[in-house]
Amino acid sequence: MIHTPLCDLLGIQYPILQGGMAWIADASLAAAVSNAGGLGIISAMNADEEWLRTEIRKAKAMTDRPFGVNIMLKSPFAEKVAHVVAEEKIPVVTTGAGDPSRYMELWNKAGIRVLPVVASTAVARHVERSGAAAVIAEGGESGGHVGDLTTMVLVPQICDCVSIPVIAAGGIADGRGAAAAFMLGAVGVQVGTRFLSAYECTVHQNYKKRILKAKDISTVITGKRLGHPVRCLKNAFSREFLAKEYDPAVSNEELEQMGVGALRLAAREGDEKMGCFMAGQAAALVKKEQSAQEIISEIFEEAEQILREGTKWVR
Ligand code: TUI
Repeated sequence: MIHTPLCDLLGIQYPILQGGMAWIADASLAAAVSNAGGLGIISAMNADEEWLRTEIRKAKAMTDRPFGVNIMLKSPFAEKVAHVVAEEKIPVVTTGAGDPSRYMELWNKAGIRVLPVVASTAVARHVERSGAAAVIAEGGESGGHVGDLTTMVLVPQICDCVSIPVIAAGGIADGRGAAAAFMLGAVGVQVGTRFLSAYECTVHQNYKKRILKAKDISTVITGKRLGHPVRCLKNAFSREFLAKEYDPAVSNEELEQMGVGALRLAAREGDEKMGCFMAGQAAALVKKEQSAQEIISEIFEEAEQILREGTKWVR
């Protein structure tokens, strides 16, 4: 059994959080992950407060275990959904794509443990001072909006600069990745891409098929020019986006416009040409469809065995 301080902090059996994947991480996936002993997460993405409230209520009907909500801070509804999580007494909030400090007082007063996703030591130190309960150090191997540093170098540096627990994210899809994260000093992992293949994940079947077919060099980063780089699978959309990104005749506005709705097209419509299939580099490690329960048990059985054998080269 692997038990870390994160299990006690969040009231979970396995020290694993499910990534807050926009247009994908709904009540179905969140409840399945929580029922399997991890912390399921509903993504508030760019949706309004009513959508989120409905999804939270659905998840509450599907599980008695704790689950969280991910708030994407660039969302036009961030302020509104920040109040919904407090009203609904959600125990854990993860945040992405920005600095959550302005909501920290509201959430801490509501008894919410705030776990910001950070991609640098400066932001990690800042959110610790603002009242974060733990921090999710996300390397650029992950899918969606990414920072520059890899998980391998980011996690130990963040462990060195904060006193709150550190959760590793980015590139972790199996027991080897989880074991490595513990060796880097993390007390838990956040996994996104691997859960795309969960039976309980309602993403379009074409998205799952693409993940299962992905190989090592199947992802690419788009949007650097716009200041929010996004890792996604290579397809007609990403090729066209990159061609425009490197064309000085194309304005930033036109480029931004091209991205609008592309994730929804991929996740809900399964549009293999014009959809943006956000995925981490670990997509290549995802081999089959499984239940959330199978995914979590497999990751931790493998990690436990690796950690037990971890001293085999030590003389
Ligand atoms: O947020 C994510 N992943 C995401 S958000 C998303 S939706 C979106 N789509 C297009 C553009 C922007 C968002 C899809 N995937 N991961 C967590 C994450 N947070 N990665 C990087 C950061 C981050 C970046 C800067 C966290 C804090 C931060 O602070 C600096 C600042 O400028 O506030």
